[in-house]
Amino acid sequence: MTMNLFEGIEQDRTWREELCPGALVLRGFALENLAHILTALSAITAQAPFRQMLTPGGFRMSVAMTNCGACGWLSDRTGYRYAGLDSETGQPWPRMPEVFLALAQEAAASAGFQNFVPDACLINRYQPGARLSLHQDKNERDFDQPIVSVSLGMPAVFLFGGVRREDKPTRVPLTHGDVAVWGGPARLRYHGVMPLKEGCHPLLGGQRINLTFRKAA
Ligand code: MD6
Ligand code: FE
Repeated sequence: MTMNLFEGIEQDRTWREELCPGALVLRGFALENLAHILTALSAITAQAPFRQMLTPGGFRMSVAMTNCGACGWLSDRTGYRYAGLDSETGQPWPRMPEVFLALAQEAAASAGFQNFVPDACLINRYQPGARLSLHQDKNERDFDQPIVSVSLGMPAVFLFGGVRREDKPTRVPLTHGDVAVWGGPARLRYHGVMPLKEGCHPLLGGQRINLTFRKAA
């Protein structure tokens, strides 16, 4: 006779943590379809390689970035913006793969945001020492749409602040497979990423990859 140890215990796909009203971490949410996600990611970065963009102030960002989807996020001396063409290759950004879209939509719906249709996926690559300073995501047209953020590879400390830059951020560890969903009253909170530590992830090596899905246009 076999015994089901989990009988009567609710089987949820992930553990959920609320950071504040409107911001939620779904632990391990991206693990289910991970092989497909990594295959799609390799195809994207072959077509639109990671690059370290310039800030409007003329500094080289420590995080390397690329995009997929109809709109891609860019930074250069003229400012931050979304654009349909990759400024390095002159070509449209790679299409957003079905597995990316499905993951983003399922995570948003699970956090209570129905009908999320992202048209932009910013892909960030952190190598040891790379960091992202406190910022708000406000280049998008419609702040009623959430942001879905997928963490892969090495763990990092996410800084989750308030609506003013001076508000002291809390530290949120994000690890391989975690998905943060961010919208409603949390949509314009300041946030950033602490410098990545040295280490080695079994699938992705010494780097952290973050996918952030947005409705930009
Ligand atoms: C990162 N993420 O985790 C950078 N923005 O590498 C973000 O800047 C971000 O994770 C808005 C909402 C969620 C995020
Ligand atoms: Fe952000």
